[in-house]
Amino acid sequence: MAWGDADADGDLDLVLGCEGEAILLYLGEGGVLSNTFLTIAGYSGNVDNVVSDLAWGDADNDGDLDLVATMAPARTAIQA
Ligand SMILES: [Ca+2]
Ligand SMILES: [Ca+2]
Repeated sequence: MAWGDADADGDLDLVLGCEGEAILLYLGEGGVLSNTFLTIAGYSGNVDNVVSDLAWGDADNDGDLDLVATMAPARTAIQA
């Protein structure tokens, strides 16, 4: 689980990773998380993958937050 402003609208958004599930992004609006969610592109849930950690950062230095996910068995995915 990691908080960050994924859509740069000034509201914190929440990203969740669960065992065997997609990585889910809940968008915040005025302090309330949306009831709907977006699935992070390029990653689909797989029962063989367990998300061990998620972190926001600007990996490509373009000013937008990027998401880094580490999974077990060892694998790392970056959503820019
Ligand atoms: Ca936001
Ligand atoms: Ca970036």
